[in-house]
Amino acid sequence: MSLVAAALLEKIQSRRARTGVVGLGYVGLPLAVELGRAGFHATGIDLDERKVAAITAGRSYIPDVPTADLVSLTRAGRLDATTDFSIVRELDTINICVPTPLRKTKDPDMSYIVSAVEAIAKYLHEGMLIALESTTYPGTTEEVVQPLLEATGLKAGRDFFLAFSPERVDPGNPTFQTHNVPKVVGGLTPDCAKLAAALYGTAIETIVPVSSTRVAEMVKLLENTFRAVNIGLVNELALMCDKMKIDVWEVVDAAKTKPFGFMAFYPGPGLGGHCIPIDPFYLSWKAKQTGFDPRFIELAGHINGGMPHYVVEKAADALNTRRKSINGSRILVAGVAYKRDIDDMRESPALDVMGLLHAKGASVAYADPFVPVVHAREWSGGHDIRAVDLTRGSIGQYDCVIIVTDHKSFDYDAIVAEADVVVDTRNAIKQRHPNVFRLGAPGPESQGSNIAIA
Ligand code: SAJ
Repeated sequence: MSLVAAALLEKIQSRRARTGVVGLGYVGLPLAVELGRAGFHATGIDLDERKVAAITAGRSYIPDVPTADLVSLTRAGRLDATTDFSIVRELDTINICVPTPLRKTKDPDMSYIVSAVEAIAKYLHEGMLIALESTTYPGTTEEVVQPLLEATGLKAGRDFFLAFSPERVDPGNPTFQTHNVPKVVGGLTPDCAKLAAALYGTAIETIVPVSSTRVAEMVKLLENTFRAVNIGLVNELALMCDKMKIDVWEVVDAAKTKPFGFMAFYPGPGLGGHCIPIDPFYLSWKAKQTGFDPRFIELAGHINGGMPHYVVEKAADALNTRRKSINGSRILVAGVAYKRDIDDMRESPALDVMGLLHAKGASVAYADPFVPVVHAREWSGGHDIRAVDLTRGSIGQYDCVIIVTDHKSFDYDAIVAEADVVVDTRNAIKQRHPNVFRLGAPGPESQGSNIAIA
């Protein structure tokens, strides 16, 4: 290990190293808190003054970070925050936890990484460790981050140290938080790898060293592409089962009794969130640059992206049994968050479903206890739309209720009792009812029972 590296290692091991985290969202703030808990003076850096003010005031805006923890760390002088990157002059390590969204063209939007690294480079000094955490394509650390930092004249691996370690934060997960999710770490050089492992090892229980930053970048993309492709597979199975009059939900539940070699995924109205619909396209974009055709990723994206259309078709078929059309019907979308019992709307398929219904002439309303308003920019209806209450006595006014997100708090008995037709995209209603049409399952009319259809 070089003298420069050894000096930083000693600072890390003695907790004298000044640690910094750029990007104080659901990844960065919990990491800064863990570094503070590990005994470091951790400094958060974010462009959002509201985040910085909240941390300074000891007020948490991330549900996974209790305000009490923030208060004790800020009071102990082990956690502070600023919008001023010049603090980097005083820092020994920086973890970069900024967003990596997709552009409309499904190309990677690297602007957050580039602006963060450029801001750091202005104050980069000898003996620093920089670790990128943002989910990105293999090669980013070496091809984007390293050149920007070496433009200062300092050399990675000699004057400063560079690593990649994918974030694995699962917001709201009651079992797995930052400190107890194994942390994959890849360094540009052996010294880089050792220093990054040493830093993370002070705050996280299990470190998983890999041989390079590219391997570490690819690990995260495999994890989330695995989910997107398997969700695509089960969505395609749902489309097949619909045609073959087989109940896909019963099929998956029976398949998951296999104690090995199988992992249950469930069909749904599409793929939401800021990870699963996006990360695989970072990989496919890079793969295409090398002349490789990433067919699985593209096909999964096609199938998952088509599910909102299938849901609207299902609604049209259900209304048709009542001699109604989507055009002119009053349709209530139950649940718009991208998954159950959260308030996150990013990439939510409910927005696609609502836009498609609106385009076909339906009068669209939605209910979601976690989402009070959907703004015009978020769906193609062109105007803000406020959530309605989904309460007993209020449901009969709708021609169709579509369960898009199966929040636990919904009164499903009331929906079944009062809605003329229900389209259930999440198998939220377990019993069979003459007015409930389920995604990927035989309709009420073909359930072989004497259920009368009005
Ligand atoms: N979905 C399905 N069928 C499934 C699972 C999910 O349609 O069987 C849909 C969800 O409704 C949602 C989307 O896919 O719209 C994504 O769901 P998700 O369960 O993957 O949840 P996320 O987006 O919160 O994914 C995060 C990821 N965590 C990180 O990237 C660090 C993912 O790796 C986790 O496995 C996942 O949480 C989790 O297990 O909760």
